[in-house]
Amino acid sequence: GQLFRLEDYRPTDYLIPQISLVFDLHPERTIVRAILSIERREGVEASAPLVLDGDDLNLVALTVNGAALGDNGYQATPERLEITQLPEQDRFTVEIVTEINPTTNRQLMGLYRSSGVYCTQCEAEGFRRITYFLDRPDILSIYTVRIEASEAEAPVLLSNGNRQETGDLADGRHFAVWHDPHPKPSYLFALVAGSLGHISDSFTTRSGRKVDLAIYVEHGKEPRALYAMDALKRSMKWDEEVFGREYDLEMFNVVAVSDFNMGAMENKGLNVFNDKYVLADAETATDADYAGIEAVIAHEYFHNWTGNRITCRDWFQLCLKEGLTVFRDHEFSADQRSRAVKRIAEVKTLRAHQFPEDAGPLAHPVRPRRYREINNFYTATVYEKGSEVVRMIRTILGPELFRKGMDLYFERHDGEAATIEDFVRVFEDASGQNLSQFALWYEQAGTPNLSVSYDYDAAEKTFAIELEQSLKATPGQSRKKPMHIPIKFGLIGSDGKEIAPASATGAEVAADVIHLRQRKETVRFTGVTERPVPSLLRGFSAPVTLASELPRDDLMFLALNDSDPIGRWQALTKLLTAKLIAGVKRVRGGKAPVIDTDIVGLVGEITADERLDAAFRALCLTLPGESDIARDIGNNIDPDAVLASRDALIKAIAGAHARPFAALYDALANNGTFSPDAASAGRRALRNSLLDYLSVAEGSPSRAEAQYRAADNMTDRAAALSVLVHRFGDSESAGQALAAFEERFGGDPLVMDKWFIVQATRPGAATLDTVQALMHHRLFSLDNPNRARALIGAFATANQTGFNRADGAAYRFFADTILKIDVENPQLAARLLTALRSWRSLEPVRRDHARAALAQIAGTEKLSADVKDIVERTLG
Ligand code: DPP
Ligand code: ZN
Repeated sequence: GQLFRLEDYRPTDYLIPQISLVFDLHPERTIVRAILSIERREGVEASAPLVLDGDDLNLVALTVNGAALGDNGYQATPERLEITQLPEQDRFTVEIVTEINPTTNRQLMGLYRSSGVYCTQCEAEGFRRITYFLDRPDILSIYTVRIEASEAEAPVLLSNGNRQETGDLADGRHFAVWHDPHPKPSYLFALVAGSLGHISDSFTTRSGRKVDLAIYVEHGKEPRALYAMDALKRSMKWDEEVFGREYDLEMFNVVAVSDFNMGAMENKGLNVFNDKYVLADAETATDADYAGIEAVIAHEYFHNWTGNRITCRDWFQLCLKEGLTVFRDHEFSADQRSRAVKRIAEVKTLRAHQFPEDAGPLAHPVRPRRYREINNFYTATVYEKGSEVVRMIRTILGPELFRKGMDLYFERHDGEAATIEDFVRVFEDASGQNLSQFALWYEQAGTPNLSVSYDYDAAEKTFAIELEQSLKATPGQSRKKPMHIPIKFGLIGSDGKEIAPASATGAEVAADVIHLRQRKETVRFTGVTERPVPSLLRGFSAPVTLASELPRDDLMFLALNDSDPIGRWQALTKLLTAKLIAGVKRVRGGKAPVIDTDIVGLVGEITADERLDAAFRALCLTLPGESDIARDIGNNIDPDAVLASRDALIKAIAGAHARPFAALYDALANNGTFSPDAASAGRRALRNSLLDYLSVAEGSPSRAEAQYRAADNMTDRAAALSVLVHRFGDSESAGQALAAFEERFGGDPLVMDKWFIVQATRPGAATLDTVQALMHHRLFSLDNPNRARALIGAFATANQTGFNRADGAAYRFFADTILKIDVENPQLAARLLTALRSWRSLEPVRRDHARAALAQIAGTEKLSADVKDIVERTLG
């Protein structure tokens, strides 16, 4: 693929202020008539050609100002339409007719059919698969869309904006006309047509305008959309209260489809969702599913302002809308649930997905400066690290100036296609601060490491913290500059209370934040009357790794006493990780891990502490995962040793606390009807972690089997199934539970994804056979992204021992499967392939097998641009 570079950005010669589209829908032959009103930019010669993007298009007719062009007036290929014979006037009309086939479109980009429903996906470059256009986000147009279809096939006809007109046509066909008054880029265009059920509701904005809300789903699934509707109304209200943002159309529609590459898409006024992020009830959805729905509904809704009203100038600026909108949905969920628990979940996700990306061959800045395939940049770095960067701006400025900056952003850039520079400038203007060093967070890839040492001088009553930042080379960036790292901190006295020092010198300290700006700086606090225990990076105030020389006793103290729950969790995680890594070394040396009774006791103590949120206790009770441990070891990984070390610690904790855990398990038993609220979900999370420990302690599947049978909700049922399959996979109980699950949910592919996942993630080399067998299951299809992610994606990303089999067989299977998927859906294939991004950190035998599998992919002819880009960068 072609290399795109940020510095090559140039505005177009022509603008398209208005577009009128007429769709004559037909499953195999859809005719699209596009009437573009074109404006030549000032200063551009009339001889400048109009060059429009296409992708796999078939041009049927073309006129300019109503007249056909001579053969040398234009040049059309499936990928490009260049019109050279243009009028002298600066405004003219181009009419383009194309024919497309929605049924054979298995890329799920452009207009396609999913279970008989026509739908579109245009971000990033799907609109050019519908008609020729200036398909880039800085071209903003007002859309009028007329849809014509068979009324029997497609009684529901939806597009962006407000519905203006509907009516009947001859031959059982009907039509609807939609108009969106807000100029928007083509990636936000959407159309949905089909036979769908819906639920409706309304929301009255704070200025008193009534908005009609509807969620469209497969017939019969309407009740499962009620939670999404509730989340939508809460999102609308929250954005008014917290960001002052009101909705701006008469209607807001959401449609759930079952074939979707992404989680969801924020098309103006017509969000299209992967049904996974809409459908929920107690019987079919876990607490994690509910939380995911709430977050994604909010995320797409919040895009209406951060993404749609203010969009991106070009795709290098993707984090301008994504990082910011993730930050907004994180804050929303934090306000709806437990803030601390939500924050820890975010930190876990960042560490699990973004840190490895930043440490491997696919590392890129939050705002990349190069890409070959933009679809490959919808990454954890752009989204999650992008959100952390916005959070740091708020930490540095404080909440009031942050809000002032956001208000200025909306005021200054509404209706524009903006850049990261524009975004940073509003905060500089609102605060008077210079953020140029801070802006390096957008430019430099990699996770900075902070190494910290401490010195207490009892005679002088001073406490010094010496901080040093470092950042490793990443692809294309060998030398890095020091960053501005905001470090929230506290100094804790032996009584557990915060110590307020008299003064601080050295690095700037403002309230509870140390601002590290140099490569190496020391902060010296005076008037510190006892040796304090420092808590650094409270709230996870910067996306960095922390190498601190804090003694074990201090970490134990923080794990029990830090007033910041994130600080407590971080201290505990550090202790556990150190133990687990020591255990891995022992296992590799042929010895058993040494059990640390203090740490085992600490976990028991936190679990039993009724003053703490159940969800927080559940997070503490869940040991760092195998991939977390592997990431923190960093190189020469043997996943089998990692699993053995982790299981040994689980066994020790389970054995030491079996009785109190059993009592707590019983006390947490669900009484009353299911509610998905955060407090109830927290109790279920704690009880289900206890189930795993207890099953290990008891060495029997009985407890999990009983829970499976008694479960009145999917969270408890899925948790029991997971214990049965992962801990007692060969038992009759596991087999029976799997069969019962299939019997009960076999009619619902979305729910069956959990059944595929639980089997694909069973630890051990034998799981490859299971995965290969499940590929032939009647509900499985590599064509459907949710299915492929459930079986292949889960196996490759969440089964360290199974996927990384020492003989390399799973890598070979994976490579073959990726190549099969690539033929139909390159975007999906490329995304799944990123599972191999950390191959270099494996021990040599596995590393060689992984390299061979990657080389096999790289050597295949006819790779998509998407997969080619990932495989080449991964092999680097
Ligand atoms: N639909 C995806 C998201 O909201 C891409 N914009 O993040
Ligand atoms: Zn988004």
